[in-house]
Amino acid sequence: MTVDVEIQINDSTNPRARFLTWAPSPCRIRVRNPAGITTPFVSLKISGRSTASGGAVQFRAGATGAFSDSITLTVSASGNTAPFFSAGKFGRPSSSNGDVTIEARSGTTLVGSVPVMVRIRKNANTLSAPERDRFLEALAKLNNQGTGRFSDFRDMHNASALGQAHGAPGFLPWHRAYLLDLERELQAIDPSVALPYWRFDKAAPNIFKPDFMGSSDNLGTVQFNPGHPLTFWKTDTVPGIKRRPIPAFNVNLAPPGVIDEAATLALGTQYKQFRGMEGNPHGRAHTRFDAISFLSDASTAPRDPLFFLLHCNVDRLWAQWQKANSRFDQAVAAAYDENPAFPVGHRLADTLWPWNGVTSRVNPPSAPGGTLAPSPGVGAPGLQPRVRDMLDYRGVVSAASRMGFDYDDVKFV
Ligand SMILES: [Cu+2]
Repeated sequence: MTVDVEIQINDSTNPRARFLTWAPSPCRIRVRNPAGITTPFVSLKISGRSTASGGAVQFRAGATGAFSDSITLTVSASGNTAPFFSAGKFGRPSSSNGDVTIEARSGTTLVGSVPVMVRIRKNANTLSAPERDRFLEALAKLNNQGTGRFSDFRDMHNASALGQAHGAPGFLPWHRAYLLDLERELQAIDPSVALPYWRFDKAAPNIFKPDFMGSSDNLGTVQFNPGHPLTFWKTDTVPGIKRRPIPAFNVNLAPPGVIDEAATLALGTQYKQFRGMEGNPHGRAHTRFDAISFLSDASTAPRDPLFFLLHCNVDRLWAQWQKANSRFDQAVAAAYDENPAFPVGHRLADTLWPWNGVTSRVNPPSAPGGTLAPSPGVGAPGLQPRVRDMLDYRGVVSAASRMGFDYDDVKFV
């Protein structure tokens, strides 16, 4: 009788958990039909099968050590699971769901397989048209012409909420949680979506076209192609998006006055220094749009979906800095700017509003959106994350801290 095996990605049988990043994902394999097997063990070779433009995966048997294209495991025929680890191969993200398959073979016989996706946040300017359109479709569904859950995300970043997230060290952790919550809501609509980022220190003409985030007319009204998913975008009961680049900002070139990635990473090796990036490049990127633009004022900025691409790049810069300086561990003083004098919500042990539901103290009078969206594949950062939970997003310090996102140009090791 032929062996039949089950492969569990992220230790789960849920198809919605079959997503990988550059960080190792715990996986399991087990024999499904132990009754028919006469030997106590079977030898199984695990490997990935990719398409030309699809993702690529790699494996290792234990929690540490080098990855390789295939591994061979000795698996009990009793039906007990055997562990292994899988990760995306850096430089080979997927472009669609299931474009890479993990296969198990006994000898040359294929005995089990699962489709997976190496789901990675990518540069919006070079996104493929299908990736771009899946993102736009999911975003439009979340907004649902102003009646959808997007309104919670808008309200998490309104005038009364800004003190929770700005002008103090919690700026980066808060926005990381905010983006992740939004991304998971988009993934509940279409699991193949990852947030794209706008590299605001480079020319990104494709983003400002009517088939993507839209082009601005002289009055600052954003125009889309006919049939574009964001045609019926509505926030605060008002249809449409106001966005007008300042006269000095030609969207075919890099915006002026925004420090580039190298200068941002050179702000300092201490978080206390690095968090100065809230002003430049972050604040500068916002003010490359004039006063009638939603983006130019923090209290209206999320009404323009470009906001999430801008902030995805802010988070990517933090990730680059964390990687360059080994700043994933909240116990390392230079990884954060901890001071009891900072306001509530900005100290490592504080829970983050609105996911903590707290509407007393210094918090706003409501907490829109409830707890942070869970992921089928990873447990972190939890339903009510603390500031400290947002640092180790790829499980460098503790594997259980993995949040299931990564950037196309931030290497794992
Ligand atoms: Cu903000």
